[in-house]
Amino acid sequence: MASRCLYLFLSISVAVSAGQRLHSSVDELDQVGIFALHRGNKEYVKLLEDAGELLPNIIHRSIPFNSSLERVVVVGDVHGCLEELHDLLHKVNFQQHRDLLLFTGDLGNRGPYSVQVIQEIQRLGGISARGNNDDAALAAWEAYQKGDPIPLIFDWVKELPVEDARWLYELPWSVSVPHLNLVVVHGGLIPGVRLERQSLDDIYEVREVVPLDRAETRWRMVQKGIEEGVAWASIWDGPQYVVFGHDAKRGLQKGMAMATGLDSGVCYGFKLTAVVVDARMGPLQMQGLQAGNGAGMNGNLQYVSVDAHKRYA
Ligand SMILES: [Mn+2]
Repeated sequence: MASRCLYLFLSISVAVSAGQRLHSSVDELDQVGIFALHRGNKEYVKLLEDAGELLPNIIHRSIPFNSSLERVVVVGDVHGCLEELHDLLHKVNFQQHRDLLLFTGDLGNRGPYSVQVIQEIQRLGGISARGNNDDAALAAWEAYQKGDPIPLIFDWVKELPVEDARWLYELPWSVSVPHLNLVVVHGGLIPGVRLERQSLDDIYEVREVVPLDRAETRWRMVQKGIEEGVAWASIWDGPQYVVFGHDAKRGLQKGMAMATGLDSGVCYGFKLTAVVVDARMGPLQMQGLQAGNGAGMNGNLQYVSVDAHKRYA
C-alpha cells in the first residue's frame, strides 16, 4: 500500500514527455542483470508503465548567468567514494558562495558510501548530470519498493530515503552553463547533433561512435561488443565545450579541442578528478585551428586530482 501511494505520488510529481523514442542498449561494464538495461528494456518499460514515465521535470538543465559566480567546479564519477570527494573539494578550496558545483553523474555503486555521497552533494548545493548507474539505481530502488529482489551491487538503495530517491529522479541528462559555453553530461554527445536532438540513451551511454557516411559528417554510437569506433570526444568540435565522465578505461581525457573526460577511476583505486573553470574569463571556445590543448584553452581550465584511499571495485 505504501509503495502504491509512492508510485502515485511520483507519477504525479514528475512531468512526462521526453518527446523522443528511447532505444535499448546494454553497458557491458555494468553486468548487473536487468538493471543495467534501461528505458528501452522490456522489464523497465513495464516498470515505466506501472509508474508513469519517470522522466525528470527538466531533461536539459540550464544555469542562468550569476555575476557572483567565480568558478565552476566539475567533479568526475564519484561512485560512492565520499572520503575522496571531501579530499578533492578541500584541495580545490570549494566555496559554496562563489563556486558552482557540478558532477558528471554515476554518484553511487562500487564505492562504500553511495547514499552519503548523494546526500552530501545535495547539502553542498551540487547539481549532477544523470549517469547510467544513477538510472539503474533508480530502477533497483523501484524494484525494492515493490518487494522484488535486487542485485547485490544495489544493496545500498535499500537505505536510500524517499526524498533522496526523488532527487535522483530529477537528475537531468545535461547541465549547461550557457554564458561559459559549457555543458556537462555523463557519457557524451553524438558529433553533429544538437543537444536537444540527442538520444537520451546516447547521452549517458556513449563512449565510441562510428561514421554513418563516408564523408564522416554524421555519426552514431557503436553497437557495443559488435563493432569498434573512435572516442566521440576526439571528433567533437562543439558548439559547446563538453565535460563528461563514464569512461574510466580511457581515464582522464584532456588535450582535446572541445571536451574533457573526467572519469579517472577512483572506485578502481585510481583518482577522483575535477576540472575548475574560471567563470570570469568568458566562454570556452576553440582557439582557432591550433586548438587541441584543452588544458591551455583561454587559460581557464585547471585539473585537480586526489588519490583513491583504496581500491573498491
Ligand atoms: Mn557510467
